[in-house]
Amino acid sequence: MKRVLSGIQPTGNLHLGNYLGAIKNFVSMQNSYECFYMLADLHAITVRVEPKDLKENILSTAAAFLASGLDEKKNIIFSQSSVRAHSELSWILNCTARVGWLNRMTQFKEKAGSNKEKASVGLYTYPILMAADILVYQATHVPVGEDQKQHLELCRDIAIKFNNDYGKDFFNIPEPIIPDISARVMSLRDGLKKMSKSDESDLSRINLTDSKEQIVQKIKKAKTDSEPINEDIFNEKSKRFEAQNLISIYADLKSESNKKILSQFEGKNFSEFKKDFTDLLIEYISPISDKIDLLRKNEDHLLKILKNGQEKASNVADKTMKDVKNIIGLSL
Ligand code: AQP
Repeated sequence: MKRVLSGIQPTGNLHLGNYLGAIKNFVSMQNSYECFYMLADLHAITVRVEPKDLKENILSTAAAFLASGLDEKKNIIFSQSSVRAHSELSWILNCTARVGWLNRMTQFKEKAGSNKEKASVGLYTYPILMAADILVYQATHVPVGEDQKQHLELCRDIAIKFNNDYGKDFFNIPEPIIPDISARVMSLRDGLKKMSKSDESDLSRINLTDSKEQIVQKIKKAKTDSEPINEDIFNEKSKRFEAQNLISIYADLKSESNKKILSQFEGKNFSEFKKDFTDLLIEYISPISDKIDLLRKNEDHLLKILKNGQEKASNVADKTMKDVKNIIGLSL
């Protein structure tokens, strides 16, 4: 059986990077895999968050999942904190993972920055909770953006060590599924920085809730260069990072190759490209944004979907925990 687990932190408005890097893949898998999609609210509290904001973000992220095309009847959609087995398995895997492995995680270094001593322990052990999220469902596949690749490798290492330590072929070793084009969508203001919910500048990202006017403004202000569009953009030495980003996003939205889009706009300048790009984004984002708005107004409906997801996810996760406890001698 092919089983998928993935999730998104409810840390604010989802953006085009989350959509192209993760959600679009989630949607395409719902017909051929058994899918578990979680709102990773335990991951969200690794940094300080206001309780009222967290609750709102959980509901709006659930609305964004559905508005982007995830069908609640085909997928198990739930909040991570509502299934206790995630935290329980996480502790056990804390005892399997090695400190040296965690010390190599680049995302912790990026997120903690120069203030490592003051970062939460949760931010440091985040990849172990992520391993528990995946392994508690014995997921075979995990669709993620490029930034999560290292964490997934750690998850595989933890599963292999657990199996070796206890001499059992118990945990499945999951495979990542990383999109070809939009594995890493970059900021609209800086082509070397990942598009991110936590970037201080809202101009750096297209949110799934942005209005047409906001999209127009953000693309108008998106950083580009004064050179015309040509094949050189993807040349390693060109350093035209912002140009690469916009062309790649366009190509992904059109389901075309970068090469095809480059030949379509060959010789034109970015002001011309931006007009088409804005129209394409509006065509894509506006229906999602309208649906989020509508779904968010029906809180009872969202809560019912999450409750149903919790029950189904718990059934599977509790069974894994029972087996894990048996294997390690914790069941009396
Ligand atoms: N810029 C991106 N390009 C491609 N994929 C991306 N993802 C995130 N940003 C990009 C993918 O979205 C999924 C969910 O990510 P997340 O929200 O759980 O955590 P994150 O990667 O830390 O995302 P953000 O937006 O940067 O959140 P904040 O600012 O709160 O930390 C993952 O599959 C991720 O790869």
